[in-house]
Amino acid sequence: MANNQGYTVAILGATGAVGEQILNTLDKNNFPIKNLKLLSSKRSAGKKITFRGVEYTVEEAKPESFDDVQIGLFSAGGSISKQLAPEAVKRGAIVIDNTSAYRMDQEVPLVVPEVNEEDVKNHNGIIANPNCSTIQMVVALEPIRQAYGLKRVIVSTYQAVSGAGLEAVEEMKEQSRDVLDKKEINPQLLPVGGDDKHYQIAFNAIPQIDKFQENGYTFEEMKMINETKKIMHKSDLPVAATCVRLPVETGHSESVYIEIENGSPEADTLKTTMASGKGITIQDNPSEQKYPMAVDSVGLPDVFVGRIRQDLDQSNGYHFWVVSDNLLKGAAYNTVQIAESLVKFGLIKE
Ligand code: NAP
Ligand code: 12T
Repeated sequence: MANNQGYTVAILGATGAVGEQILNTLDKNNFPIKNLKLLSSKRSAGKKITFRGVEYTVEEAKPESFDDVQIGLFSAGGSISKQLAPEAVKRGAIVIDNTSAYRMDQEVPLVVPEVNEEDVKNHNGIIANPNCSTIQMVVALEPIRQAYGLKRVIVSTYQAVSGAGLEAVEEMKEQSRDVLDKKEINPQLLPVGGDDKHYQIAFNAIPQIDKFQENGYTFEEMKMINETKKIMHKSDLPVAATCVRLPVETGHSESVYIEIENGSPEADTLKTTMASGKGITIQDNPSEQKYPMAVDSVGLPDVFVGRIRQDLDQSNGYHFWVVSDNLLKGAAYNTVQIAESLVKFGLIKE
């Protein structure tokens, strides 16, 4: 590393669900930091957060906040990234953006290091972190793509509430208490803060994450479809997605069906192939009732895969179950990995 004292890092959205995990991950991974700026909206300005034994005061994010910043880690929502990422880049920072604002921009690399780490080299100041549901799926798919090629992907998700932020987690918890106490409930936020109607999440399953598009798919579903093609550099890969919110606090689960291009290996062979993939931990033994579950994934950076089995009718078709902590590999951990890739390739300006 050129600068052995570390870098000047700003975290935008430091008081949020993702921001909190970015701080934890930077610390756990010993990311070299010389100066740290913690940024939020006016609401949290003045709040104190301790990092590596030093107390920091959260500041309201402004364009000037990014003077002298080398790395900006953004997770404060798409509209804030649209406003502030260009300001940070203008001041010399590289922004790693966790929102959907720039992901499909042709100028912006969309990176999952286990799959397309080299893409960080093509950045123009902004690098996008994919959607949480996309990240864990492409990590699981990559070793299969390498060994057999992918012909088709169909996924249904079972997503945790923490993906929608800290307020959504509060809504689920309070509502669950109220339902158990037979009190009236008043949903305000889920499934989507800005949408017209709000529904009960406690003891329910809601087949809507993010707003609907005109084609009948939700934006979350379209993110999985479009981002998977972009990350895998395969614009003609057929991908279909159905995204569902469950009353789970943290840990997204997905049921994935794939058809491969070459051959029809036994499920055990496919399991060995997936086990060799980067970032994957296999938990798959039906005779011991072993399979990944959301609650077991919390706090861990791995992508957990199990229930690997061949389709009964389609010889090149396979099903599996993939689980990961949506705030870690789905967001904060992948963001920090991208920063580490930039360091490794010598791409951070002094
Ligand atoms: P959250 O818990 O609601 O936290 C939101 C954070 O953004 C807080 O720190 C908040 O500061 C800050 N913020 C809100 N409005 C702001 C403004 N006008 N200016 C500056 N900061 C502002 O949400 P979260 O779950 O951490 O998610 C934050 C964003 O990250 C989401 O909107 C989404 O775009 C992205 N995200 C991405 C993934 C992924 O799949 N990779 C997953 C989850 C979230 P205050 O404390 O001042 O309100
Ligand atoms: N609406 O990063 O609600 O595009 O779980 C991630 C999670 C958007 C994103 C969610 C969302 C994103 C959610």
